[in-house]
Amino acid sequence: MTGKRHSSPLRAAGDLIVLFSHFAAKSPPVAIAPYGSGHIHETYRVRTRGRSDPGCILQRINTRVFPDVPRLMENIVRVTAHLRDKAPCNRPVLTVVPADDGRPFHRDGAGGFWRCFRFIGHREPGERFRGGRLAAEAGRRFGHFITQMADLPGPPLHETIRGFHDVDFHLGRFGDLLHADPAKRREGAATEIEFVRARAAGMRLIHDLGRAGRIPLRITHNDTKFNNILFDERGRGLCIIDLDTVMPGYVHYDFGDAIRSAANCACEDERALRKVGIDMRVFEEFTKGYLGELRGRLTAEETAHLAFAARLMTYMVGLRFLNDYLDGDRYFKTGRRGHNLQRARVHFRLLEDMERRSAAMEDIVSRLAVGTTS
Ligand code: ADP
Ligand code: GN1
Ligand code: MG
Repeated sequence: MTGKRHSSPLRAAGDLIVLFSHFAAKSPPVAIAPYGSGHIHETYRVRTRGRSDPGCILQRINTRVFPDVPRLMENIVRVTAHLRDKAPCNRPVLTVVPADDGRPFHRDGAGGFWRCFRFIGHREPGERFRGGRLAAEAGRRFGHFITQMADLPGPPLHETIRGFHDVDFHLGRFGDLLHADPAKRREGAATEIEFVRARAAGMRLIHDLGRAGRIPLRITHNDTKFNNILFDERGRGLCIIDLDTVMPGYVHYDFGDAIRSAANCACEDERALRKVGIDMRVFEEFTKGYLGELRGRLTAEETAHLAFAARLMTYMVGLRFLNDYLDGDRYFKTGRRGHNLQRARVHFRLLEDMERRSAAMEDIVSRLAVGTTS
């Protein structure tokens, strides 16, 4: 393997306390510990003194993934201010805690970028949206996000990751990695490589429709994974987080990514592949929530390709995991050897199941879309 594998380093509590002291938080910290299961940043929960203070999230930003932190944070400040204007008072909005110099990030002595958010109390996310009720609520909340962002004032948001959902970009990278084989892993992934090749041609549909002006470019979240929405104990969707990739996109990216993440019967890195498959109840409930919330906003052409979007995003996320495996695990955090390859296998197994059930998925979308398009 070449290069450094991406996993969270161990940091001394004292160093974290010093870092946290650079943010204008309300109360002093009493404990700081790694938090959550995000694949990108180094995330800590900071508990503070004072019963009414929920504390903070302290994050070391992954600059390999987000090289331009000032622009990234400019987007987040704009998006959170806009969401705050729109949110009902009983729903929290992600809130940036500024650094003591007023900037939305702090730079440490080694050049690392840190940021801080107010902690939002929530129930444990689990591995996916178990049961239909959470799925329907998630669909409504992610649908509502599209509505909320539709009138963001000002210039377009920065593109924080180039080619993020451009399947051609990831296929190009796949070709380069196969050619260079930097981690000498190509041979061990022959089956998965073949799987990707066999399906590449059909995957450009959304991109092509966008280019042809047949579907509108909107402001989308682009990372609608199950743990990027926080729920309260009663199962009410409280807040959508992880706003790093909010930028222009197609609704298909949000819808498809939510389905591949939440409607899988197994975890994203499940070792027993026989457990992997699409949970049609979760698919149906999420779709119901999403289309119901976006009633009158989506075009017929957009809804016509939602079931395909689930297959596209399952393919693309699997491809990105496979690329990272071939590259020596430099993008996604990994916890064990072969982790990214296993994640790719899970996605490809899920895609096969979606292919088998594609007619049923199309039927569900068509039935639920009646009377909802603009
Ligand atoms: P990553 O890009 O690495 O997924 P996230 O911004 O999604 O980073 O944060 C990682 C995890 O930290 C989330 O999945 C969630 O569990 C938790 N988290 C992030 N922000 C907050 C917040 N403001 N309040 C509570 N938990 C949060
Ligand atoms: C990452 O950041 P996180 O863990 O919420 C990734 C998504 C992938 C997902 C796969 C910025 O999401 O695109 O779909 O892992 N985020 C980024 O689980 O690459
Ligand atoms: Mg996340």
